[in-house]
Amino acid sequence: MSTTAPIRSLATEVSALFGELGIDPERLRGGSLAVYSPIDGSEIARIKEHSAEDVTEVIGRAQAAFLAWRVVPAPRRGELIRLFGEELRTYKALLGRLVSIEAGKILQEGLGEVQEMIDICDFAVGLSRQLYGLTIATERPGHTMRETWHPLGVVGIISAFNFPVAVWAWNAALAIVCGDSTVWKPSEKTPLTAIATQALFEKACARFGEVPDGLSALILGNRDIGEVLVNDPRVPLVSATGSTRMGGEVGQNLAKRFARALLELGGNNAMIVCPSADLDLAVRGILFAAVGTAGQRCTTLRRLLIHESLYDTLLARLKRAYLSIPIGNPLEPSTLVGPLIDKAAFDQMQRTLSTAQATGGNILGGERVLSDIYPEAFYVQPALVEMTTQTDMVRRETFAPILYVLRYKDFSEALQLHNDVPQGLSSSIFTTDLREAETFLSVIGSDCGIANVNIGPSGAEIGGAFGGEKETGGGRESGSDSWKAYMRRATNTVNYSRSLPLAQGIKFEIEG
Ligand code: UN1
Repeated sequence: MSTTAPIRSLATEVSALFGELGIDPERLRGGSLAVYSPIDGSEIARIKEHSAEDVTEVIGRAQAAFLAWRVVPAPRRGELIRLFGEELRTYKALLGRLVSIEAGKILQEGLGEVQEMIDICDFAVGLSRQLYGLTIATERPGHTMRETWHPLGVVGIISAFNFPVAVWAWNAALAIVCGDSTVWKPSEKTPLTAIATQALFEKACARFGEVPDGLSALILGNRDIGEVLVNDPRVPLVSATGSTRMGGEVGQNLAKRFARALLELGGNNAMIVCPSADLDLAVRGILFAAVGTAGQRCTTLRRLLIHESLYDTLLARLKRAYLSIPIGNPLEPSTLVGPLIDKAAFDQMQRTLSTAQATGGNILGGERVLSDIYPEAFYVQPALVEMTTQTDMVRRETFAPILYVLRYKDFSEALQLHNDVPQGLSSSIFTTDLREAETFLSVIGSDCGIANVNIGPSGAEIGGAFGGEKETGGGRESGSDSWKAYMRRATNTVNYSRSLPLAQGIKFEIEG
């Protein structure tokens, strides 16, 4: 375990990082929203919050920005995102470090998060020349039919603490090349990385010139300002990442006013390990997916379904790995598991483990560690919990490093267990048997939005559509054709003939 305490205060470091970005360090002081680093629990800022009136005004400016931006040609809009990607490349180390300080993920993952932003910018730049519609065969002579894609309007983005900046970038990079404006409500736990990202975006805007004021705006505060965003009729789409409870409320409120929801909510991601699996790969895949980001990814591996023939062997290897995993300050290069975000997350994890204990679970790990060095922070030993059945607790998502381990006898039982949870985000199978692999990916296999073979369920690249089914919310962000969510589609029929035939062969003419 790494044990070194931070040498200088994290607040001082954050102030210095803000200075390097050219942000007035006064932004870190004098407000009512206290920000803590999960590394040591220290307060690193106290920032000013926006009021409901501020949000209404910001949306007004975003609406005006949209009206100007929508007529800028899409490839030119892509140029702004290209410049933003350059800023991200220049400041990758800085922003990655700030992600670590504010969200507690290890530096490698902080940098990976910024890389994910760069990747989606590159994707969006290419996309800015590929917002394709179809031409469609019509049943009428002398007619053409096609679909066109138009910018949608102000896009609201609500993001979570665990990917404080990348998930915003998935949405914003696409929305902006699609001709929309954006209003971003980051998690109240991670406003500093949002302020830093906004500053980088503004640098790109300054280089671009002629960006309408308020094209990409940031609103800071608690859930009440998020509600203002969700309920404003000028916002036709809200993309929200977070808990199923939050998504349920957001989705219902949007439905009431017929606005679109793009929801990326809970996951309860499983891996099936089959008799033919390459166990060396599986162990590595399991570790990254289950304990990486301290179990705080939507895509974290939460359920491991092991064939009985290798149950004991694999579990023994996992137990050894779990006990030697380096836990500690995420800024230290040797650390693989950083802290939980806060005490509430720790308490939730402990409550779940008590339930596991009471319902027949056999638990390894899960206890708090390093409290002598970091009394105000919450580091835990990741937990492996053997269960004999898939109880209600297993079927719930606990946003912490708890991996439930279940044994299965035959493949159909594994598939049944796999899908028997309310969530449907990500999934994986380790097998070298083609039949099992393809069945898992087939219509009778995994019911998730992401299904992988011989890699874990987390750590997706941006090129594919990201999101899932059931309580995960059904939204798709990032790659593939996810851009379509940020545009409105119009079907156009043009008659270039000298008559007016009606579709379906209908006759509708005045006699004589
Ligand atoms: C999330 O946890 O909200 O696939 C996003 C992954 C990352 C994104 C996770 N690329 O794990």
